[in-house]
Amino acid sequence: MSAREVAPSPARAGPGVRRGLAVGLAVLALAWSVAALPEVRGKEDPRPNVIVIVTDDQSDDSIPNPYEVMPFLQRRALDPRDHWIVFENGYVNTPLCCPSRATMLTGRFSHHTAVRDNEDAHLFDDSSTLATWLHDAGYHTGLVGKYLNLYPFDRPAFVPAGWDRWWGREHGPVTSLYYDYSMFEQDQVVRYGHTDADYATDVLADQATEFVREAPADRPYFLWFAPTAPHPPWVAAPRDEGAFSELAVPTPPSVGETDVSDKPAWVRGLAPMGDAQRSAQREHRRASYAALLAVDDAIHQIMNAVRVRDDLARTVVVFTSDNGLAFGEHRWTKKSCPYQACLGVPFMIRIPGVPHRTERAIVSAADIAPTIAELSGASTPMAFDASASCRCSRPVAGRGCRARCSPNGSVTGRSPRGGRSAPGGSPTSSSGRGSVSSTRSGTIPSSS
Ligand SMILES: [Ca+2]
Repeated sequence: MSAREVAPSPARAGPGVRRGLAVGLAVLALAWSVAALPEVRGKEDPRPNVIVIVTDDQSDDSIPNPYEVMPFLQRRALDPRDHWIVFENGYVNTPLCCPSRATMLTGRFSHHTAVRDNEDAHLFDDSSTLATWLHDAGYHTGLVGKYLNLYPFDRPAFVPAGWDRWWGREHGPVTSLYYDYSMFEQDQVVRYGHTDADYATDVLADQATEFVREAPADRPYFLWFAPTAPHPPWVAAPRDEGAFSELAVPTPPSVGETDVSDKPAWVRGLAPMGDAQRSAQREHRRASYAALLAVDDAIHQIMNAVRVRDDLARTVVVFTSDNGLAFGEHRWTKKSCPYQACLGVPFMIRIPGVPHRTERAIVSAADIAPTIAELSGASTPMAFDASASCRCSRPVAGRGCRARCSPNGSVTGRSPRGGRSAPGGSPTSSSGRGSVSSTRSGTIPSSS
């Protein structure tokens, strides 16, 4: 039975949850995780499965949100019995799709990945990424959804290095984000049309679930799940159309900012926003929320597949977006701005064995790759621009990294060309098994 079949309908507007619950350093998350994961028992592979969920253009007000825009994920992430670290100050290093995704896959800033713009993916070196590192470490790897902009970069369909299973969306016009799109599914091009069954987020959810369901049992898996929702034009699943049409979304003072005399010239040059434009932006935000409901369903479905495998107690989950999005803040109505609306993203990590908490310290997209490398024990033949347990004080590509260590001294140094070189140790992982009771509002681990 599929997760979707077992899942009752979500409460679309739940009790209030204080916005701005928390967050912290991936640094500390990592140190804790390694120490806290249960000891390995038997002959099971001790390393955790890793699922990374990257949404597209999701504003950071969407989760946590008083109205539970993503009810399943929010309830799981805020449940003290689960193991989510919710970061209050999660950011992307470059608030634009392609550079941000390249950074996530490598732990390197855009000036080191060579992907500085959405047209630069052909410059990306895909021979050394999270996929290759984990694949080489024995992980079963899979990507479902958006890889990098313009994929396959005017080449015949191809599967980049390191991915064992591949459902990569072919680049297309913005009108193809939710319907009428093509995917490269391993070596086949599959075209999807415009029926309800073609709705992209649902299709990707089924593929991601298939990956989890079919992953080999004798080794851990790594899933990169990247739906294109809630990217404009914010098309909700048919079942969710108008879901938030009555929601009184907040309009922060920065939206349609009247006095921009203290702002840079490019902001001062933007036309003032009237009431009609502010109203339109509120409507866009509602539409964005509605498009996230299917993403929430997808996450529920994937996590149910993890539960069915009895893998909850050994599965790390990262949730974030490739960039934020402005809905009129400082008169800006898209991404790629140097303000909170564009730079801030939802950012949370589930690590079995780690108590739920919120953190205020800053984390960024560049922290994801080194954190996962650390958790998986994979060798990483390149220097990061960030690190799970220490940061480079001299982040120069190819010249190594002089580590600045975290306060607790749980440090893994990295040599210029080497991977792990020091204590911190291989992550011990969980063999503890959680059982759950399933409800639409969340699967509840009884242990782990
Ligand atoms: Ca994006």
